[in-house]
Formats: sequence, C-alpha cells, structure tokens
Amino acid sequence: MTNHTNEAIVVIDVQNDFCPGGALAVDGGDEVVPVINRILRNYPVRVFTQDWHPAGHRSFASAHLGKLPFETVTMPYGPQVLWPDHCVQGSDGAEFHEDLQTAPGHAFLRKGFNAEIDSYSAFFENDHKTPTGLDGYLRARGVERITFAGLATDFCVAWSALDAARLGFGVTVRLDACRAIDLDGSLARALAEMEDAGIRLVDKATPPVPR
Ligand code: VGL
Ligand code: ZN
Repeated sequence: MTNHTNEAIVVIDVQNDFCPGGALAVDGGDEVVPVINRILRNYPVRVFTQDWHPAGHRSFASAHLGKLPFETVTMPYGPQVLWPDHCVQGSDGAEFHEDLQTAPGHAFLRKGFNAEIDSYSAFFENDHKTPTGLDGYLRARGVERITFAGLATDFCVAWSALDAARLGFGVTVRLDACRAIDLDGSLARALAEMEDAGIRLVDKATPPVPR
C-alpha cells in the first residue's frame, strides 16, 4: 500500500496539550499514538509538526480583554477561534506525547510561532499566504502523496490536508489515527470539505482503495 518512494506521512501536533490532561485536550487524543507508531515506518518520508506558540499568542483568549476560550473574533486575516493558552514554546504541554515514537522522523516542523497569526495548516499560516516551507521540503524529496494523522482532525489536520490538496499532492487522511475537537459542528464541516476536495478519508473500517 505504501511502498512508494514518493509517499510521506505528516503527523500533526501529537503534543501533550492536545491529549487528555492537556490545556486544549482532545477527546481520545492519546489514542492516536499507538496507531501512528504502528504505521510510521511504512512511509519513506516522515514529518512531525508541533504547534509552537509564544506566550501571549493572539490565538489565546487570554490575549483578548473580556474574551473567553472558544469564542470567535475577527483578525486582520479573518475569523479566529480563541483557544485556551496551549503549546507554549518550551513548555511541557508543547512536548510530543511521551509514547510517540519520533526517532524514525526525518523533519520536524514548528508552526504558530508568529505572535500575530495562527497557523493551523502545516503549509501556510492562517493568512493563507505565509508559507512554512513544508511544501518545498516535500517537493525536494520527491513526494507526490501525503498521508495525514494526528490532532485535531477538524483544525490542524483538515487545514493541512486541504492545503496539500490545493498544492497538488494526492492526499489521504487516516481518521483512525486522528481525533477531533468538534466545536459547533466543525468535524462534520471539515469532513465534508475534505471529501469535496478529493481527499481520501480512511479508517480501520475502510480498506484502502487499490491503486
Ligand atoms: C490546533 C487549535 C489551536 C490543532 C492547534 O492542532 O488542531 N487546534 N491550535
Ligand atoms: Zn494552536
């Protein structure tokens, strides 16, 4: 299935703050770890991302007077959900889950380090313009297809997968290796958008399509 030299796995934000007990815990977030550990080596190119915010980041509700987490505000680049403080650079919450096997990883990409702009996608900040450099890295390594796993399905995974599809990669999302925040129907919307974009959504119940 994945014995292709042009296939990458991009593991999104499997960090303590997105796992149970973390600042922005995703239900069952830690359950993705054994699945990712099991499939990682099937992919010849392996990338891990980390959400990596400076203290006081503008995506934090605490940086907006009178705003609470999960409210939405308008930023210069569009609507922005406000989050609890999370994945602050150098904090324990920003570390990878301790059971995640990162040693086989090739490239580690940090995003969201610009204090004024959030970056859900691993390819572009939320202005949809400022590149992270991941596109160039993957192309330079000859990657044509990308499988995504990690957290959270409806935010960083979906935004990354949608950008990858727009950039011309063949895209698969392993839903059994992802968990969602699901804020006001965000999961259903993200799944529909990904399907419309031609992204292959697979989980344990769905055998891979032969190619
Ligand atoms: C994420 C919200 C805020 C994610 C990151 O990794 O999906 N979600 N920052
Ligand atoms: Zn974040």
